[in-house]
Amino acid sequence: MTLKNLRKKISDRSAQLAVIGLGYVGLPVAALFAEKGFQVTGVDLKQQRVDLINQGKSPIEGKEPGLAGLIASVVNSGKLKATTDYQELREADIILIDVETPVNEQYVPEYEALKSALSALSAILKQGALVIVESTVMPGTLENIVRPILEEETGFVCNYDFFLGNCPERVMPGKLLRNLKKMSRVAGGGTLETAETMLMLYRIVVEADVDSADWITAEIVKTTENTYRDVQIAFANEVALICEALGADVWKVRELVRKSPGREMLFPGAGVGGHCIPKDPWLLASAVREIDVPVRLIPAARTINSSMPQHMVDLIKQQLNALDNKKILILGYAYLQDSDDDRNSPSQVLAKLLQEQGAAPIIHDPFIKQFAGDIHKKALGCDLAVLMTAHTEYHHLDLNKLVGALKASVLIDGRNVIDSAAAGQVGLKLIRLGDTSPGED
Ligand code: SAJ
Repeated sequence: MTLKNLRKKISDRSAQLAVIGLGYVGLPVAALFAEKGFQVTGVDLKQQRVDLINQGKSPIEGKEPGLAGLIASVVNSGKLKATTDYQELREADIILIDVETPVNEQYVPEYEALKSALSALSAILKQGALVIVESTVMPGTLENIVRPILEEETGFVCNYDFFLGNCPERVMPGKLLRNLKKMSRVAGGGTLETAETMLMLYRIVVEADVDSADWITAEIVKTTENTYRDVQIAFANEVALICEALGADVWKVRELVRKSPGREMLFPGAGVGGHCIPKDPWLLASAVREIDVPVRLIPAARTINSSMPQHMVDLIKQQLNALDNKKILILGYAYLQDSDDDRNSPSQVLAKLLQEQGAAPIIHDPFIKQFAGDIHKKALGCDLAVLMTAHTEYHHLDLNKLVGALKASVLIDGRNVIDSAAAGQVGLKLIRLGDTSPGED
């Protein structure tokens, strides 16, 4: 089949779609294309997940507006089917790959999941099919890993017997469907015609811009947009440390800096967590690890952001001197406000650092079942409290009750949530990250 034929099958929705990896990216993608009338077969390793989907249920945790209903309707209409068997993808004209692409302790990309998906796909790939990698990958992955595996294991020639592209996902937990529809995408094709064909496909589900490019550009765009954010946050964190040393208030500094056009300074904070921001800078930096490109800013930013939980420990030690046998109340375990997602959470790092120094972390988080409950009960007997996640609930803390529960009336605020006047009124000593200013008289 030629790309011209494929474009016809896209426009009349007769193209058979397959999605490899039915996680928090692949499953919403599969459901959205099924809703648009495509016959979609999703494949996943986990039989339990496949069974749940085939019952029309969503295996995805957390609040995902619209997703459960969408899955139920496309499964019941027969448009979406899940399987563990790659043989069922034999007729697929378009295959989207949405498997995990983590980095290891040395920050090197681990591609086991991607490679095994590619090998399993190669065994059944139909001539003329279009393969699109949606996972976030290190720039150069399509050229140096994906294309060689597919060509060697199928005997096909890329851009002739099959077509290949990269269209990085831009989802966010809690907004999976909304982001897939509302956020722009880059369709990075192996050839211009492949990119145009991808663009036609994605414009069916994406209401925002879909731009065509080559695949290296698409790979660089996705890793760069998250690296950009990490570097910006690191800059804010470094200014916070400077302000602490100089007796200033970084939050006031930030507010005034932003009045200068084009100075969109981000927020300093107790650390940078999540699935994307801590990982993607390493994917970008790894792309030139073998070549002598002096990549210095990106690793430096990662070092600054990763050191913020340790800085929170330093602020605690300034209040308590020794840490052994102390009990520290940690407010917020999720990496992001009003989320239950604790992947790479700074609070995890803080808890470990405290334990290593003989202190006991007592964790509260209203969004995580095992840490939910009455804050004041948890605070009883704790030496002090540290606010790590800006959950809305913490904006309305009963500071008076907190003071009554804590041994030392001290709260260390890593997210600029607590109002200093309110703290002063109840005799709570507020230590705000980045702020050692004498404060307003
Ligand atoms: N953080 C700061 N200071 C800031 C912003 C964030 O310390 O000014 C911290 C947060 O507390 C969190 C971490 O950084 O621990 C990440 O926060 P985030 O707001 O970047 O949220 P994420 O991790 O969900 O990032 C995702 C990314 N989206 C995708 O990869 C598709 C990112 O590109 C988006 O900019 C971000 O969502 C968003 O808010 O849209």
